[in-house]
Amino acid sequence: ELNYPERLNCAVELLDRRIEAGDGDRRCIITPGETLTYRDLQERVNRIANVLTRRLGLVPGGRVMLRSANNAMMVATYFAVLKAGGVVVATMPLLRAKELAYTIQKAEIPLALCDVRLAEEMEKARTQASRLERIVYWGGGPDTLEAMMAEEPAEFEACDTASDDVCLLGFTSGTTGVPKGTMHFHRDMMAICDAYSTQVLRPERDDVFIGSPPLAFTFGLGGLVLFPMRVGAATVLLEAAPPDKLLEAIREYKATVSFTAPTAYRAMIDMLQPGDLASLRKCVSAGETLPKATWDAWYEATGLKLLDGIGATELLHIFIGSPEEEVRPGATGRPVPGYEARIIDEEGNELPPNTIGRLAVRGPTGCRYLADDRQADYVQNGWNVTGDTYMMDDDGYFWYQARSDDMIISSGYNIAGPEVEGALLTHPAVAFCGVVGAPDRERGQVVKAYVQLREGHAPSPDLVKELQDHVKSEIAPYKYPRQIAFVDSLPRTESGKLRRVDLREMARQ
Ligand code: 3SK
Repeated sequence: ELNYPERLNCAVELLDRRIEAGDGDRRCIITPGETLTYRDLQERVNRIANVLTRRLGLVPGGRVMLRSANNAMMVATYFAVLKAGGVVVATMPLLRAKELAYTIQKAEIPLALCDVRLAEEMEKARTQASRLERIVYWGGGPDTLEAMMAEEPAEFEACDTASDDVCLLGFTSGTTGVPKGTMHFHRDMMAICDAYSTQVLRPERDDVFIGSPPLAFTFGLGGLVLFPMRVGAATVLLEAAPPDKLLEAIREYKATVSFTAPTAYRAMIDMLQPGDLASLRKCVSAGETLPKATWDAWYEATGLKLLDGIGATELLHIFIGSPEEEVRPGATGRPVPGYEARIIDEEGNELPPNTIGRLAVRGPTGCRYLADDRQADYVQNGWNVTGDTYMMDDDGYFWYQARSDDMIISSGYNIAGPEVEGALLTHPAVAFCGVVGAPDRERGQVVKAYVQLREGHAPSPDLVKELQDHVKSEIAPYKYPRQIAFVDSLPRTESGKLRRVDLREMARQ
């Protein structure tokens, strides 16, 4: 069990304690433009915290919107808000003014710190969000954050926060409706380090972390900032990390631990040159279901076992996922130590092993929505019901089936879209695919696949037939996609998740 003292500030635990432990001169953040040691980061954090509290009126509990790609200033502003006892509301760089304005109004945010390169949408949002009183930019122009920082001392006394003071409001990506704000405590930030990272990932001080998820997505926050800092390791932050750039950066910075989505691992396989991943020793895949075909192909190409995991913004990070020696290809894994997981029916009753049902989880982190009626749907009898359909085997491994609303019901059969995707992905012509239900008068729904082909393959009726036969030979024939549409690319969220909601909409037309 994880126990934290009643008074706890996670910025102190993750940053100041490192310096007290003698890690001040170790590399903390590496970017293409600058490298910061733990001490450099602390100094920057302290100056920003002084600006926030002495010039911008931040008081404990005050909310601050942060807007930036993954870089050193994003981390410094993040930790400054935490250290000053404020609440971070980090936003995906690609959010548009309307979405920013929604977030500002919903979370009642008076202050935003923003990379000047993202000013355009921020300024538009200002006109739509009456709650927002002030925006301070960094990265150029007059009256910048840097100018204020230069006039502030490099020392700052951390706010004496309680371990269960809220420090982060993470917004869900909105794939299942209007985005929800999820509240997390200082102790939650420590708990994900001490549960998933320490006990499943098991990083070392000399590790160099790297990856693609934005820090506004808690998958990126944990994997690229909190986990490395908890052990005094270094992290490489890239403002944009499509698979080719990520691969290049792994080689250049000799990264040892990667965090990215299954689609990025899949894309990297085709680009690999000998020696590219010589430094890499752990690769975490999450944010989306990991098809077994991708696990196998990655293992064959690299000799590395992908560490699959399922997390949720509501639970802050990964709650099911196994260490290398326990990995079972195709299964997400077993509950992270400290978490319990079970399969339940519609009434909330626990189901026996090998039965498909709804996933329910509980542990040191959990869902607390900001003013949202959907809280009662997510937390039922103390269990977080994540909206995923799973099966648990006799050994306690959890096998993903689908998002609960991604089950396709065709002629009375329940068909999990991701299973059909997994089968399609084993065909050499298929680069990526998404499978949803298309309305059908006779069958209720039919399985429809959207397929992005690999280079060198062209759509044709013969290929449709070949893919259908291929699926029939891989899984129960009734699951084959009766409809196949070829697309140039698949709709994805900024965090890399397939937007099945868009595919379902396309399938309706
Ligand atoms: O699986 C996810 O989508 C996720 C969400 C938040 C944090 C971590 C993860 C893996």
